[in-house]
Amino acid sequence: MIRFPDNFVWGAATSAYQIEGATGADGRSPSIWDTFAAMPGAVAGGHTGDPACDHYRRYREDVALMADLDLRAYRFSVAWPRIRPAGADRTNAAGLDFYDRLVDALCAHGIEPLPTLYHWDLPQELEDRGGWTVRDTAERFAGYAVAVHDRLGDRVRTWTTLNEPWCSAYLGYGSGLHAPGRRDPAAAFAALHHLLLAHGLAAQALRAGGARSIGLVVNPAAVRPVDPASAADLDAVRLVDGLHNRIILEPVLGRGYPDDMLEHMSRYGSGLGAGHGGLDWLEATDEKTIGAPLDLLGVNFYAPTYVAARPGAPGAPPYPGSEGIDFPPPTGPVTDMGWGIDPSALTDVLRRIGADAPGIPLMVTENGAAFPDRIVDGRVRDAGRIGYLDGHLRAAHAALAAGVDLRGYLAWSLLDNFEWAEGYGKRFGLVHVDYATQRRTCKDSAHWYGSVVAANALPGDP
Ligand code: GCO
Repeated sequence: MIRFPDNFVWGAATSAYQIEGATGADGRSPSIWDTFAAMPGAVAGGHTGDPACDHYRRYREDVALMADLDLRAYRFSVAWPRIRPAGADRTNAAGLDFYDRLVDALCAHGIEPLPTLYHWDLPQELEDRGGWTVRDTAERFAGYAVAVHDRLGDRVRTWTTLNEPWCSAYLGYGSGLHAPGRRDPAAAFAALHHLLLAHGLAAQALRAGGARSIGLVVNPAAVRPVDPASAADLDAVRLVDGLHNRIILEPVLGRGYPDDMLEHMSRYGSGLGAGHGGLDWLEATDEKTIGAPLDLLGVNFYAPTYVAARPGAPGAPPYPGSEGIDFPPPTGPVTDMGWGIDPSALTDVLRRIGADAPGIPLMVTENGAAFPDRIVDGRVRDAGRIGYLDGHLRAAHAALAAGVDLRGYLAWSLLDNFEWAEGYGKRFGLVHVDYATQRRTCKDSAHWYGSVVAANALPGDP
């Protein structure tokens, strides 16, 4: 048996826009994802965040499912447009009421609520005024965070500010694959900065309000050279690792932006020169604010990233300046997303983050896989997902054995849900959702995962 530490936190994760539905209920204002999903061609199948899993109405049923699976924690996100509609300073009590009910239901079942305050659903009106490319959005985020903490802070111990600032900035403002759908490298870097600033400002404000534990959820990449013996490939690894990992981790861990990243960003800065390194959006105290003390780093991980230097290669849109770098597709087994399956990369990532962030506990806040699940005779026989989860839990355990202070593992996701630009066609859930009937069906992986949680151990030998 591969046993996990006592008090290891077992749970599952979701996000508001992906499962709640009810996008017009109780005063919620439109988010950038409501706007983006309505744009023809933006989301597969023209899918939107309605009805999703109708979780806004069915949350009690879903909490009962978590209890049936013996989950100890549930990571969800709070929808900014429900709490501060239009991003205004007014707090919408009806929006808070939903999360109040949800947290009470979780606590009644002994399930720890782990809210993320921003999982990509920015109020549209803030985007209309510049979105994450402007400082005001970061400042408003801190006020919104305090409003949520004021209502839920008596029952919520651990808060995470943002989910994956890399995605919000690079996919939202760089490649345009995600909302708000902009394709502007300078905007991507400005957005990344203001997201990190928002994290720092919110962390300060939450702590001042008495919050006990504050974290950030990142999606670090395990960047690997196609040819480890190639100096050019290793240079490509350093640049992509810088644009994906170091540009976030170093400032968040209090070490400021790396010089090579400042230089890289300044090529895309507005060139006004007012700020550090020719970046007019960088003010002298920002890096100190961003480096606010952290009580937890959430690690979302799915698959490794391979890179090779190839003159003439177009690079990858999310990485501004990656021309000349090839991002080859996986060569081994893949999930329904086309992502490679290689659990050793999770061990590598956890050990790297553990080394980068000594003294800061880690938690796997998302890990899971999409497979083309179908209900046959009332069951979903998702052996592929069980294999993926088993392999990555063994990888997480290997990181523990190597000394990483890993506190828990949250499977992505509790429910099949709206997979952003892929719509509802990609199923990541432990629980199958029939979107026409909203019927939930625990997949074989849900029962398997529940047995792992109950035993706090993995069954059988590797
Ligand atoms: C992410 C997001 C999730 C995704 C999941 C599968 O990591 O991209 O946090 O919302 O749905 O990771 O892509």
